[in-house]
Amino acid sequence: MKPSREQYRGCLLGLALGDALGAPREGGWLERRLWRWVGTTRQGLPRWTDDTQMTLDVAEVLLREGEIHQDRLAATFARHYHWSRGYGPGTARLLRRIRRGAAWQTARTAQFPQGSYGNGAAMRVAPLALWFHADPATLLLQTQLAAEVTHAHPLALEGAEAMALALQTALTHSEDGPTLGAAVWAQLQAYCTAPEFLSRLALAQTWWQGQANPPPPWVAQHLGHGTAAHTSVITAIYVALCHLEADFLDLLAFVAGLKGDVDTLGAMAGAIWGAHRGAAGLTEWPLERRAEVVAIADQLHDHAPV
Ligand code: 8NA
Ligand code: MG
Ligand code: MG
Ligand code: MG
Repeated sequence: MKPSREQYRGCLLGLALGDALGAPREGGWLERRLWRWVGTTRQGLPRWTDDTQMTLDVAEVLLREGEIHQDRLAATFARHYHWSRGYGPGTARLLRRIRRGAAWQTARTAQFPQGSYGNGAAMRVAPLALWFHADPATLLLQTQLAAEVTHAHPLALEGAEAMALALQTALTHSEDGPTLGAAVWAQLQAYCTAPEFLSRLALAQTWWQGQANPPPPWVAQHLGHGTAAHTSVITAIYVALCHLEADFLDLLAFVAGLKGDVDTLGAMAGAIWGAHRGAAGLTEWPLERRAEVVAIADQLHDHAPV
């Protein structure tokens, strides 16, 4: 079943709000002080970070090309890069190199020889799930293409694929939270291969099935709260699945309690929450360029194949 316009809006707004409202709570005192300085617009609205910016970049390429065109995606990422949006250090360096004329294929391994395993590829997959929701095989191929431009490490790709599958399931299964959660876990168990993902998946699923509801510090300690794909993607999916029937505020509070990479955990969990619940529970929150995010969600809805 085609997801509703409200689900498209909810997915992108949940992502942008999780990012913008999570960012002030991230990192140590130095990052928090810096964010107090760049974290709001002139109008006093919460400002989003790299997570939302790169998500909108992926959407821009999909709307223009109908699929991922890697050179155009690299150019779009580089054109919209700005230091004040808090990009991961490897990605920031890569995008500055691309701006100076380097090819993404070589520049992406300059920082980490095996490529980055950061969560920067997973945090931006939402437009792909919205666009290719009807075709999981194509979704996975396109997710790899979109991830590879900045992240060459297999763990970053697996994280992006896991996130894409979780979002696709949340968009297309209209069942209640428990049924949807079971479907997401089954799909991830069947798809993931890296021990870094499988061990966390097993633990998260056990907690979820037993309704163990461990507190945020326990979740952070055992599933992770870092900037690596394998220490954040399963955490975000678990938190989203535990909050499908709760208010968005409860999800945000839980994510803030995880500490660590709060904006990205909020972006990934918020996207899943919004994909399932729609935008209705997200109207009261202030956000930078909210109307633009809604308009992009609507265009993805109106032009997605099937
Ligand atoms: P990235 O490629 O710089 O990866 C993020 C981090 O992961 C790196 O800085 C390294 O610490 C680590 N890492 C990645 N690959 C390797 C490797 N092969 N070997 C050793 N360490 C590695 O950037 P990205 O685009 O993947 O990162 C996205 C994250 O950075 C998001 O959370 C985003 O919001 C941003 N960010 C996070 C923080 C934070 O949590 N404190 C601060 C600023 C920016
Ligand atoms: Mg960020
Ligand atoms: Mg950040
Ligand atoms: Mg982050």
